[in-house]
Amino acid sequence: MTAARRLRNVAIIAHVDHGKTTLVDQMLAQGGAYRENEARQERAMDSNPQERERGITILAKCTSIIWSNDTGETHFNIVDTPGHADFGGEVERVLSMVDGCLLLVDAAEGVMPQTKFVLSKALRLGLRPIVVLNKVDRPNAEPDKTVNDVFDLFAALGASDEQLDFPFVYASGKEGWALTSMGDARESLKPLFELILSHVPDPAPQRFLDQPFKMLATILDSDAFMGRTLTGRVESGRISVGQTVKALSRDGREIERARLSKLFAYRGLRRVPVEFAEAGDIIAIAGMPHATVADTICDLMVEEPVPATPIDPPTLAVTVTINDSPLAGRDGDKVQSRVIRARLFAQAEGDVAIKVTETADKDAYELAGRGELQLGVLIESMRREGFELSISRPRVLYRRDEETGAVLEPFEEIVIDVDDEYSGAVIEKLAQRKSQMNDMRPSGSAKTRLVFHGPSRGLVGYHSEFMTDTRGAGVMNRVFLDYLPHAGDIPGRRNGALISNEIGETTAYALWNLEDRGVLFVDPGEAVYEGMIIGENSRADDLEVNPMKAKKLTNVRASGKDEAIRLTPPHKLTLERAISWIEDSELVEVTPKAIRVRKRWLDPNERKRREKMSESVG
Ligand SMILES: Nc1nc2c(ncn2[C@@H]2O[C@H](COP(=O)(O)OP(=O)(O)OP(=O)(O)O)[C@@H](O)[C@H]2O)c(=O)[nH]1
Ligand SMILES: [Mg+2]
Repeated sequence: MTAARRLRNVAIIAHVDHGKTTLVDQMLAQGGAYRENEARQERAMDSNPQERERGITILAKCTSIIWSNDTGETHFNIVDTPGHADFGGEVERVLSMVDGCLLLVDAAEGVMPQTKFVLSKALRLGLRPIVVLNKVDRPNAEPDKTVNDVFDLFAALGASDEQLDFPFVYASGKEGWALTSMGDARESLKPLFELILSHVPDPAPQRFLDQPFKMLATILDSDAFMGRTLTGRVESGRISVGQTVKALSRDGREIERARLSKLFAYRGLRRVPVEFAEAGDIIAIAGMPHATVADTICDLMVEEPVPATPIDPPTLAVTVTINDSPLAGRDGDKVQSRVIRARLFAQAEGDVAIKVTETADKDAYELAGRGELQLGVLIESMRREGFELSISRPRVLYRRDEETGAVLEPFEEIVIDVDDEYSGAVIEKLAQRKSQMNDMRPSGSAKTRLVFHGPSRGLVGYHSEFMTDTRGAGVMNRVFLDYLPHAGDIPGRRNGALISNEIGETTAYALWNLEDRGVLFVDPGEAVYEGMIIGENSRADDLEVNPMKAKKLTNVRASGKDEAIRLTPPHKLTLERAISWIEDSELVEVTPKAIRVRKRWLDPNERKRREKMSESVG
């Protein structure tokens, strides 16, 4: 990092799946991040296992490239962000460490709810986004219409005249080219790199270099080599290896001091040690065990922390408790309350969009976040680490209007694309869930786009119903809108549960007899217990059943297996499906090997007594 360096820090923001990570692949390749013959992976930045399995970005990540044109080399730090609304907290935070951003819009899909959310955050921070009309290689792309819609969105979000005058390129991130006008040759991303160079300001004017060292920690992660690292942009001054720094909390309290034995910068997909860094650089620091996201790492003489933007508060929470089912402790080795507590608090520390609180019950913690997917990803990670947990039904977090005292609840904007013939079913279901339709228009090829505003409470558990109602072809996008007055009662699940009345192993014969009672969740030969839910009743009430009854002896085949029986394959619940399926009186049991649903009170007498009690209270 010489005095003559040219540096640009940009984040890539967009609605989910609009092509951010794919564009980064091409920027890396064209920025010389790969050695000759080096293996390349698709969506290389989506490096953690759940990101690869789910095909979405969950954590914001930093990378950098060096790109040369005839005026010299430029160092670009690029931050890839997640597009799914549940991870919007990551985007908000990351935008504070860059000086510009690329707003990607899929030119075929157009402006979507999360486009609006991320753009509003960028505009509020005073950034001047570059618009990338992406995926213009798609045959149904409508780049010109999309530019107009993006312009309207900027205007609707109150962009300044300067921001409204946004530059844009047409691009295919996948094919690795960008164009300033549609007729240009489709060669490389050069037009995009040039645009970033000319439009995004240099992060470090001289005045920042002359001040003491300060950096706002923005991303916390850890890996096997370096342990726990904090990534952020150096706000001012310089830092060298060997220097002693301190960490200040947001309110200016000193957290710890450490001598920095190593400093890292990003180079392609790697982090490489550097001797020093200065204002504008994005660096990673290891060796500070307590400092975390939103803290300031700084010179010992600094007293004022870098202001950190507050993040939108969580809207949804589940209660996490120890697993106390009769099968507890069989699969996992992390089962005690204190281990669960430590893991949850560690998560909340590095992820500002997650909040963990203790409850009156010493073994129960409230885990709050932005949505079912965000909470599901954390619980899934814990399960893979060997945890066993019980999870309650998600509930929305209410607030009170400070002036009127009225109860407010989170509302969302819901954008749905469905085949025309299913729009009726969707409108009806969402109306029951107290959502109001604001727009309905044809969106090409016999599809309709529907826009609703409705309470988050009504959407818990709706997604799987939506998929069934639209024969798997519907697309639903949701984003937080605002806290609005309580929308009134919403009816819960319409079907009761089929509950096992005994502990043991299920038999094919018993399950076969239960098939016309409803939809089963379990296979033959599965361990079940009294109070465990083995299926959904086709009627509204709960029903206790015996899933392990054996065939009369006279009929039993020699092997003892009932191979003559043909069972309908069970409807196995995924973690997210289970969490949104259960009612208040039920729990999801999560272990490294199993997802089970159960009644909170396993004993039928206890259950009845508790239900009576809650009826008389409620
Ligand atoms: N036709 C076409 N498809 C693209 C292009 N860019 C990305 N895709 C496809 O779009 C899908 C999503 O791409 P990603 O790069 O994962 O999108 P993303 O914006 O990073 O998604 P999230 O991080 O989950 O928000 C993948 O199937 C890509 O292959 C493009 O330029 N053209
Ligand atoms: Mg991505």
